[in-house]
Amino acid sequence: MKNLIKKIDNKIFNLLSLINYTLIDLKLFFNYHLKKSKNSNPDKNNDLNLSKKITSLKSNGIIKIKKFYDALLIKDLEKDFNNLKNDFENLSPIKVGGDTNDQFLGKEIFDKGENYFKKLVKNIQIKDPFVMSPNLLKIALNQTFIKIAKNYFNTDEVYVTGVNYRRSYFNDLPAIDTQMYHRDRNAYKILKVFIYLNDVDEDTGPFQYVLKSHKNWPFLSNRKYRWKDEYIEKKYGQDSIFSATSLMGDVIVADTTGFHKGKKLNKNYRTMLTINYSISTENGGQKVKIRKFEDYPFKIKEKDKKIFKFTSVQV
Ligand SMILES: O=C(O)CCC(=O)C(=O)O
Ligand SMILES: [Fe+2]
Repeated sequence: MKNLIKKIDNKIFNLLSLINYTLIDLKLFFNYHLKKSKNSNPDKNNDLNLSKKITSLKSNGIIKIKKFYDALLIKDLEKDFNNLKNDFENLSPIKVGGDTNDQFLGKEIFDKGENYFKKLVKNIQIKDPFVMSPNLLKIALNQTFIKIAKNYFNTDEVYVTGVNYRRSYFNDLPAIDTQMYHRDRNAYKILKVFIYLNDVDEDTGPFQYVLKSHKNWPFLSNRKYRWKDEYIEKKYGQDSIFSATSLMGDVIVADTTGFHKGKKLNKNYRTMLTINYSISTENGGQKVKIRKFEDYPFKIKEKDKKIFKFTSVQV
């Protein structure tokens, strides 16, 4: 049924998608502004360097903060990721192949090892990262990230609304899903913090962002969700594409309601932690899971707990 509608839609210049996505945008827009009108403004940020970064984030839609973390801390995270990924049970269902039919990797193939299955899948993802890897919650609570989010959204009420912990592989599969340009539409505005767990150059799949596209959504871009490189490059110009290559310890922050994708890898793999901040739930309330606060191996301040308002506790 879904495929049939898609076929008809393609025949009529994606008019159905245009209407659908425009309605979604409108709904998100009204929800967002309704919510914002009730919120209080954040404390003025008085760190000059950070202020500059936030101004640049507002203007371009993306910033890179160099040497934010010690490389040793990142290496520890990677060790943790490597341990978790060895157990099939710790992973979300792994989509097989380059096309869109929903087939998932079975345990028998997974058990042949990463060197084998990495040719068959785009990426693997750790299930419920804040539950599996408690230290990630501390990262989500980083006061600089929260300050950036509060100032970006110009409200005191920001929440953690998503988390993703995944490894993307180099292989011969075509670029699909997040490897094609798109704007996230889970909320009207989303700020994502990207932390690579390995150095990422042009060949190891940098996150790519179309500068200023968070403020400039061509009406007709609602005709589709995923766009080919040629269309975006022509529309915005080659110079507008920012490739977020980075060294271990750097952090990237982006408003992913602008056009972006993960570049297809030409070698190795890329491991990345993503934490989302927004002012209301994403996806109409699909919740991020966390442990009970007292089950984390560090103290969480009372004032910080409310940032997890839209999460649910794993039982
Ligand atoms: O893998 C990437 O770099 C892209 C990720 C992405 O599209 C997202 O997190 O919204
Ligand atoms: Fe995305």
